Amino acid sequence: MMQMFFQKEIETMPREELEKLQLEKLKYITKYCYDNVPLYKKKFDEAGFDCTKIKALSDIQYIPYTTKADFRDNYPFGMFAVPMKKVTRLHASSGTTGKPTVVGYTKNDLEMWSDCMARLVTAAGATDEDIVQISFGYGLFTGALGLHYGLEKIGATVVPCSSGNTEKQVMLMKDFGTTALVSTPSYALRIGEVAQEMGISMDDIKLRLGLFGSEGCTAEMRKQVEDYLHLLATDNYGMSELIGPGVSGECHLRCGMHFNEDHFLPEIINPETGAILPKGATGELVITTLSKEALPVLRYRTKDITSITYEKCECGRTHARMAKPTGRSDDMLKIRGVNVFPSQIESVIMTIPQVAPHYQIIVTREGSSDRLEVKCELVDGSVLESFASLDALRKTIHHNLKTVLGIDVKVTLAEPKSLERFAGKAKRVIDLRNK
Ligand code: DLL
Repeated sequence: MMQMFFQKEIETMPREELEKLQLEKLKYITKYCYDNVPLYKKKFDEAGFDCTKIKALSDIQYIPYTTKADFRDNYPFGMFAVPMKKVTRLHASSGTTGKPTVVGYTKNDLEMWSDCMARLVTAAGATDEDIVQISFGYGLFTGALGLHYGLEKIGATVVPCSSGNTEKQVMLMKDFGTTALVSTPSYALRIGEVAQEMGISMDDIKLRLGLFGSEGCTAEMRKQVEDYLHLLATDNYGMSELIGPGVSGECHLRCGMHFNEDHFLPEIINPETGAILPKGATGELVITTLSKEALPVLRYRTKDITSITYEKCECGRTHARMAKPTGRSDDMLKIRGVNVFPSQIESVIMTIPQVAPHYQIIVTREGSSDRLEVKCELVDGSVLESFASLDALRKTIHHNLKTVLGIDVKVTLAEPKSLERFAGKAKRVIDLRNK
């Protein structure tokens, strides 16, 4: 008989009760941080914040924010609240520049993390009957091991492939009868493409579920992934500083990502002013970890732009859901004074059938003017033989982008399979302005 991992009492807890639980945990964790992490003691003292001030959830507003800079300034272990002896695992996120952000877990943290993941993959539809290929890179990155332990917990058969060596991934997928895939959406696309190149039809592959995440993916891109791989693609959100994956994830209904709200308390703020926004508004996601022992984080500014709904979901879960992030506040491109999110560009070009789901966004400065170029990859190279059709296609893309973004974009069409592919998070934006 199929076994389900469903922590019903907590996952369907009435809102009022859930908020009571959050308040109790918030009071505890605030004091815990003050007593055990010098950074928080300093921040609280400087802000004149006293832990006893927390009487209602809304009093969270008095707690100072934590940022990536705090991690950087306290590298590597300065934010830990327990002695190293109690830390059973370290992970790190590869910062684009300089030192990585280091995160630690106690035994209890690892247990809580597996629970969070087990809940989310179950909500997405994974069971103990699934054979799951994990194609996130194993190592310091939190993605692979995070999903790994959660999936083992629900009794799924885990295949720890790691990322890369894509032909072998496809071979194993076919031979093992893999039913679910864990990867970034962009690597999933690559796997689908390589399967096609190897002449393997999706009918020979039993994939039915994608447990994707770790990078943005528009609805349009997700459709492409589903068409390639013939599966239901679900999304997972998280970040190293908070735990890794396991913060929130979609249930099979795919109408937002459910937070594990008994462990992560979300808020939405105005990224410019830092003011808390009303329920339902779009802004920067801020998270407070309510249960973590080794590395508790208060009001962490994720920089991810999203909104939260508190309506109960049709699936029965009461925990709030976040919309797919439209981007990060620091990913937003300012082009000649206009704000452009790469996800807007992705949405537009993914609706054009002649264009493959691989693209690059290149920003340069000529004189004092910013130039935005979008390089799209053709599905079929034969278009290149007709100047008229090439020109017509370029004009259509240019027009559609201008309609959505409000600015002129240079559109370049590249030969099929000529743009870079990714085994982890895709890097599609190349900003050459400050080079
Ligand atoms: O990417 C953790 C993770 C692993 C999440 C596997 C889901 C699955 P970091 O490497 O620290 O951690 O990157 C965190 O990635 O702030 C977002 O900007 C972005 N991100 C993560 N998940 C999503 C998602 C992991 N589902 C940063 N949609 C975050 C959009 C995402 N962006």
